[in-house]
Amino acid sequence: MAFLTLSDVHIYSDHDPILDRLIEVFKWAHKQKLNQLFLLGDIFDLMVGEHREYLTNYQKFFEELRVLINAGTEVHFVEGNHDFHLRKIYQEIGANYHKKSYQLQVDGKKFYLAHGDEIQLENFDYLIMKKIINNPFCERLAGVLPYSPLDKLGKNLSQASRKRNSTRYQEESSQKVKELFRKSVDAFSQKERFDYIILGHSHVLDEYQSPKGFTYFNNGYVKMTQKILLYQEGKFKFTDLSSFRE
Ligand SMILES: [Mn+2]
Repeated sequence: MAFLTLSDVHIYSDHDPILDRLIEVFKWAHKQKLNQLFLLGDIFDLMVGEHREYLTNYQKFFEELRVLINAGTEVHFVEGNHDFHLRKIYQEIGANYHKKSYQLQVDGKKFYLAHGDEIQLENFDYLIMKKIINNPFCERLAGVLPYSPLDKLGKNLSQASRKRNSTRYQEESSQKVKELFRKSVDAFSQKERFDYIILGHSHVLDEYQSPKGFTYFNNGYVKMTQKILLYQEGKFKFTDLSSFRE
């Protein structure tokens, strides 16, 4: 059993250099006949609503995923807070789509995979906002809003968020975020027992053996860490992006 988890890639346009790195990962997965690939949200910096333009603007991304799926790799997409209401788009290429999380049982272990925004503690206002965004009316609205202003808004927002990301979550603050997420997964684990909890969202890469008896991984921020999480032969390893090149 082998799988990869990816989140928080924050692809901001079809010219984003990270897009080519990702395609290399998909090709590697294809060659390796990887069992499963988990896309745990915020793969794109802004992708909201079922606009077919996304399929053409990011054709290489979706086509490579489709090839991978057709070759037998199971692909699961879990919504992030930057890319959501995309069920039709992912289902069209044959991927599985999940709004909140995915649970997996392999090698005698139980895995919980999600974006992480819903597990994060001290996030009350955000969760209220998310409830509003997720109501069926907003979902329909996102689908009927014209594409081009949405795309423009996305580009502006992502520019601002890139500026933030270059200073955010560094040193002191990243330590605080790390601790908050560890506390959050400890609290979450009280509800249901898992062997592994895998999240993104924090942008702080982490591996944590909880005293509560599970292991937590956070994917971190790929553009900064240049690492993605690979599970192979019963073990997890943060693996350099460069090692997925053919
Ligand atoms: Mn996020």
